[in-house]
Amino acid sequence: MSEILEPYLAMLNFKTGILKPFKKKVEVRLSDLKDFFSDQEAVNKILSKSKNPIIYEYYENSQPEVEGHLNFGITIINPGKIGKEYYLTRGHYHAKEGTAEVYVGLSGKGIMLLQKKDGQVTHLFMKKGVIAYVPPFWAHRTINIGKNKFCFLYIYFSDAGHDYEIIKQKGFAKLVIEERGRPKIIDNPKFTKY
Ligand code: PAN
Ligand code: ZN
Repeated sequence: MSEILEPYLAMLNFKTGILKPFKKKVEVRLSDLKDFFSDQEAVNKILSKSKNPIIYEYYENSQPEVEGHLNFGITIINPGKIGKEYYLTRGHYHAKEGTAEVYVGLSGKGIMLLQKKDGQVTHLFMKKGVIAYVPPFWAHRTINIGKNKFCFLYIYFSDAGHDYEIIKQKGFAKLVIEERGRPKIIDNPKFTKY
C-alpha cells in the first residue's frame, strides 16, 4: 500500500550536479570503503598518512520505504585511484532483488559493473546523456574512469533496500584498473563464486 505524499518539485543544476532540495546527504570516505578496494596495502598506506579522502557522495530524495514510491538522487564520484584501481562505489544487490533501477549520466566518464548471482557479468560505459537500465537481480557498482568528477542521477524503488554484505565478502567479478594511462577491465583474482 502506497503512503500518500503531496506532489513536489526538486531542481537539478545540470552544470554543477547540485540537487535541491535533498533529504539525505551521504559522504563516503576511504575508511568506509576499506573492504571494497582490491589493494589493501594501498588503502592502509593512505590511511596511515592520516589521509581519508572522500571517494563519493550522494544526495537523495528518499520517500517512505513502502511499495509504490521511488527514491531519486545524484551520486558524485571523485576522480582518483587506490593503487591501480579507480575510485568506485561500494556496489550492491537490492535487498528486494526483483527491483530495477535507472541511472542517467550527467557529467564525467564512468563504467557500471553489473553481475548476477548465477554468474552473469557485464559492464556499461557511461557519460553525459547515457541512460543505464539496471534490470532486477543485477548487482551494480559505478566507477569513475575520468579526470573529472563523474556524476549521475539515479531512480529506484524506495522499498528496494541495499545488500552490501555479499559484495563486501566476495567483491565484484571484475576490477577496473588503470594500465598505461587507460582504463582496463580485468578479472578480480580474489573473486569467489557464490
Ligand atoms: C545508488 C547508489 C549510490 C551509491 O543510489 O546507492 O550511487 O552507491 P552504493 O550504494 O553502492 O554505495 C543506487 O544504486 N541505489 O539503489
Ligand atoms: Zn541500486
